[in-house]
Amino acid sequence: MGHRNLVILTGAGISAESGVPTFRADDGLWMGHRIADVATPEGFARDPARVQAFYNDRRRQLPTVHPNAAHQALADLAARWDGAILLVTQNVDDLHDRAHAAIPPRPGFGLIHMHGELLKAACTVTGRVCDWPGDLAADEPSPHHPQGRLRPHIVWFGEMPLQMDRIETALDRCDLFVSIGTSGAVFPAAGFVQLARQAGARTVELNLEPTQGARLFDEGHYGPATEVVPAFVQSLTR
Ligand code: BJW
Repeated sequence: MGHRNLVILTGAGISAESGVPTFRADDGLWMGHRIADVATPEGFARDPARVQAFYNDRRRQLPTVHPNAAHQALADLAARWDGAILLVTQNVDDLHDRAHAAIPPRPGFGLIHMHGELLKAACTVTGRVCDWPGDLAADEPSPHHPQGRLRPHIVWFGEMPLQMDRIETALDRCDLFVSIGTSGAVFPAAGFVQLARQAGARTVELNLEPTQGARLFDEGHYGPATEVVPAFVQSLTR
């Protein structure tokens, strides 16, 4: 197959054809919202009811959407790949998780939700994370601390993304980096391609259209994720 150590970064574009809106499209998730109000810790401190309602709506949508051919192609790859794959998603939906649950991966596969998960909540005092499939009230009490409240387990602007050490180690070792359905507008994820290049990896962008950072990739394949991802996976495993 030529490559052994893969890092795959996904963004909202991979879930778009499942019916989950992206962020920065004109009709995207932030339409009608100020980012400072719904995606920062300061916004949550100012108006927890508004922020909980924003994420409650998105959490309620999850049972109505399903993994698409792009999620399934990556799960298929992970079930067959005879090397290491770290799948790093910026998405807070559970569509990768469901695709991999249906086709169990080989050892050497890992999945990181670097911006958190909609189906989890975190204690505002201890940081402890628990499963949370339902709505969160504005002042949801935390089971982990008497003074704590529960907040969405989401990495907001100004907060540290999750498991960065593990991601950076994998980037340092990777020989193929694939970026799928992300605009590359948000750091540190937007900088992963440069870390992969420094490690000597081949870098590939799969997106509906070339992004602003397209020149940083050795190659790009453009079209809907449900078409370009299965085709690219097939080219890897041929
Ligand atoms: C398709 C498709 C189809 C559509 N098929 N493709 C100045 C300079 C540099 C950095 C900063 C700066 N000022 C502040 C910062 C840091 C800041 C940042 O990056 N800000 C930018 C605005 C500049 N970053 C942070 O604060 C992060 N923390 C941090 O940096 O900590 C310090 C640190 C230091 C050192 C090391 C490590 C850390 C935290 C960022 C948290 C981001 N959180 C969000 C919101 C979560 C809440 C929520 O879910 O509501 O995460 S922002 C939002 O953007 C969300 C996404 O995960 C993220 C990325 O978006 P994504 O996935 O790329 O979506 P879109 O909509 O932008 O793009 C969709 C793409 O899909 C497009 O390209 C389409 O073409 C494509 N597409 N349909 C294929 N069918």
